[in-house]
Amino acid sequence: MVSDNKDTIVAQATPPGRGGVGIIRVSGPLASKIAETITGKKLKPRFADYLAFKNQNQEIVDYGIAIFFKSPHSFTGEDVVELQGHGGPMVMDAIMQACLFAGARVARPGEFSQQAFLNNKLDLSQAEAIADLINASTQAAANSALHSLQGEFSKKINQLLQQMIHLRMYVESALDFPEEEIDFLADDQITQQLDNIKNELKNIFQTAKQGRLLNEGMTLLILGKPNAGKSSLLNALSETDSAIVTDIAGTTRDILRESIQIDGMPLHIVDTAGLRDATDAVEQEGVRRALLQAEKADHIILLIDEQDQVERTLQELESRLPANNQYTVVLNKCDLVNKTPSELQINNHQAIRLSAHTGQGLAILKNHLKKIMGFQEGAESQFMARRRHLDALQRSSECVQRGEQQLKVNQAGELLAEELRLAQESLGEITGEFHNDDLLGKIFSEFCIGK
Ligand SMILES: Nc1nc2c(ncn2[C@@H]2O[C@H](COP(=O)(O)OP(=O)(O)OP(=O)(O)O)[C@@H](O)[C@H]2O)c(=O)[nH]1
Ligand SMILES: [Mg+2]
Repeated sequence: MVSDNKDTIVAQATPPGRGGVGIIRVSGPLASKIAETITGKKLKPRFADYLAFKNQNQEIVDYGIAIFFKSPHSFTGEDVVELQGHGGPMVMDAIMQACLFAGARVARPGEFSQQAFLNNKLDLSQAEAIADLINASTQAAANSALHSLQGEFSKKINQLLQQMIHLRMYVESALDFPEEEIDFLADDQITQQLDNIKNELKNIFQTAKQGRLLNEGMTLLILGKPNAGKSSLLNALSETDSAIVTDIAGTTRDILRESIQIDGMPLHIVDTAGLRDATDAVEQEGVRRALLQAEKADHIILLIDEQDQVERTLQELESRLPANNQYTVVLNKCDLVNKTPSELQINNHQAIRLSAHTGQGLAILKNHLKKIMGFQEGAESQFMARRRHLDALQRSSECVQRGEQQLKVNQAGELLAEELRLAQESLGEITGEFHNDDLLGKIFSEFCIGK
């Protein structure tokens, strides 16, 4: 796949604002011609020339360095020119204008990376790793993104794809000789290879999960009745006083968010309106929004005031939750009932007793959260991952499992081959081997301009 893009695009590669140096990057068939128009010199590839940059009226707008990267030896795989001028907004704007006048058009967000992908310079997960590296806010996240950029994630995916293709071909070639009675089940080769594929999918999923955790962080939603201490817990965990806390039931109505880190694990905490059958329209809306958040959360804390009837309150809260939500019960205000912070069981569900007010037991909760999120302290993931990757791995894994069932239950080799083909397609979405334009548009539009 080689891009047939005929446009020449231009954007500022350095962040907007003032700096020592600002870089305008041009990519496409006209790049070297545009550089010649602006600098008055035909550039030699990979040579840094110090030159005057002129606009369309032949006025000098800046002095700087111009470098020409000849196709295919450039980031995008096309002809690329970098004009490195002084990093001021007026200077950058003047050089941009000169490029536009000479025939370039303004690049869309992520378009340079998209070109690199279309010209096989990077695969999709590597292109995403660039954005993740730029956006990384912890060292561990940056290291993981770098591993992905170096192709470690893609390598694992490609190895697994090869295994799938191999097994598929093996099954399909056996199907080509229908006159021979084939006993797929008795064939050790097939079961052995299927087991290997399943194990490898599981391993990659685990690593990717840690990668996604470092990259995006998990969302933790706090739900409970009014006055249970939800806002107090948000404040305690985030060590801020961003949420208003009062003893008036129904204080919080809006959704409040704080992002924190627990030993390097990024976590987005969401505080909500207390759940009750409110009569006030504003509060009703708050309750509606709170429950809506449950659909998006990775995990939920059901917060209960220990002075309330705990079991009954828990049942009531559970009945309001959408199905399939993962939750932890937290009993708050242990200081008021004179109990020590601890882990315990309520209605066969894991629970933690603490006090958001005094901070006792918060450490138990934090450890618990690390455990359920699958976070390993100090361990950086081998690669960066996004939810999209986890979804693709999940779908691929489901296909393999269905294929195995077809084999075991129905002895249907052709259905196994078909499921393997689908598994392969899902996996290929990660590196972009299989993609559609919608997916590309969505991924690259989230990049910053000039990348
Ligand atoms: N003693 C004690 N008081 C607490 C504790 N947690 C919260 N409170 C008090 O309980 C009251 C309600 O706390 P909030 O954090 O506002 O409760 P909420 O669940 O956010 O309430 P709504 O926003 O109304 O739904 C406040 O007076 C808090 O000071 C605790 O652990 N111990
Ligand atoms: Mg509140």
